[in-house]
Formats: sequence, C-alpha cells, structure tokens
Amino acid sequence: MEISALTRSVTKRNHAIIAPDGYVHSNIPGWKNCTINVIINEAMGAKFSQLITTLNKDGEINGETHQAEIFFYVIKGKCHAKAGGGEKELSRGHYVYVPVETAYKFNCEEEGTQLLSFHKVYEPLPGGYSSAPPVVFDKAAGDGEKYLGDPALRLQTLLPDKQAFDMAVNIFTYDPGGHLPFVETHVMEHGLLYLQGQGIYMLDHNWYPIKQGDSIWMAPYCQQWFTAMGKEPAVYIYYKNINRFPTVQ
Ligand code: UGY
Ligand code: MN
Repeated sequence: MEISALTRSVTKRNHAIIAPDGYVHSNIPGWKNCTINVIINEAMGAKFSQLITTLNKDGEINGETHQAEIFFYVIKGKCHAKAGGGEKELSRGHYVYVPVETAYKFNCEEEGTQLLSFHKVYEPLPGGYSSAPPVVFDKAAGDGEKYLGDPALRLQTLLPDKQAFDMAVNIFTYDPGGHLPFVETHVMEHGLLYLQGQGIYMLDHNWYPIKQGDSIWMAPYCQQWFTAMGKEPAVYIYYKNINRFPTVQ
C-alpha cells in the first residue's frame, strides 16, 4: 500500500514536478461540470498557466479570451469545439489555439474527456492585437522530425512557424535510452505534460523519476536534461515562450 505522506511532487524556486496524486480541484466561471486542476500558474513564479480539465457528464467550457491566449489539446475522449467562427469534432491529439479577444466553447461528447491547456498573456507585435494570430484547429500527426540528427529523438511542432505566435507547443518523443544531447540552459520557460512512458529528468542538478501523467514547470534558466527508460518511447507535450524581445521593452 502507498504511504499517503509520500509523493514524487516537488515545488522549488525554479522548477516543479506535479504528479496527479497531489491534485486539489479548482472552479472557473463558465466552465461547468468540469474537474479542473491548475498545475502551473503565476502564483508559482511562472509567466503562464497550465491546466488539466476533465469534462464530466454535460461538461462545458465556455468563455472569451481577453489579454491571454489559450492553447487546448485533447489528451483523451471526444468533444465539440467552437472558437471564433469555426467549429470541429475533437478527439485525442486534436488541438485548438484561441487567440486574444475570441469566444470559445467546448462541449463534452464522451464523459471523462480530458483537455490540457496553456494560457499566456499575449505580447503583441507592433500594431497591437491586429497582429495576433488567427484561431488554429489541427491534429498532431505522426512522430515529428529527427531532433539534432539523432534518430532516437523526434520533435513535432504544433503551431505555425510565424512571428505572430509568442508561444510554441511541441511534442517530443524519445526512444528508450534516447536523451537530450546536452544540458539545456536557456531563457525560455517550459510547461510539460507526460503523455506516455517514463524516464529521468535532471532539473537544476536534481534527478527526478518521471512518468505518464506527470507535469513539470521549468523557469527560465532552469537547467534541464532528460533520458527515456523502459520498454516504450517517452512522449511529452510542452509549452515554450518564443519570438519576442528578451528584455523589458
Ligand atoms: O525546446 C526546448 O527547449 C526543449 N528541447 N527542451 C526540453 O525538452 N526540456
Ligand atoms: Mn528546453
């Protein structure tokens, strides 16, 4: 039996591991019949939020973005999504990017449908919100491109490579034994969710066992390295801030 005083979750100054055993639910106005877990947000020291939301019977996510854009990704199940003028049936692997000042609505088609979302205050290019990206509906497909010449690592980028976007969301696949080629030390921040597999993450010279369902926050300059273990590839989806001036403007 598990001892209830134990967890793999940690929250430190510049990184956190949040395993599902520590979830305590939240409510958001307009998000009805949902189980909401705020995994990462500003209260932690982050500059974005990461939520995992489970749509229960008659679950509905209804709202309008203001200064913050939202990226939604279907982890499992089925739902119907509307954003801006568009609408689509979504299942596992589908995603929707909702820019600033846009209405959105998700209706549950299958009880237990789970959505990952990243929320970030949008930093407009000169020209203001008129330069903001459009709504994007799409689906993650295949495994992505070989990463830095290593066939054991594959990276898939989900959002278009355009300056208007100030966030990237990527899916990283590591074959068992695959590892990051060097310890990354960078200004960009990350939020991650493990979709599959397991491995060891090094965060600021601390070593953590990680598995499917775990989330990680890495602040700017949190040093990072990962290797996949086990019999199946390790796969994580992650957020990264990109394409903007690196200091106060
Ligand atoms: O895009 C990245 O910085 C990525 N390679 N980082 C990571 O997976 N921790
Ligand atoms: Mn990185």
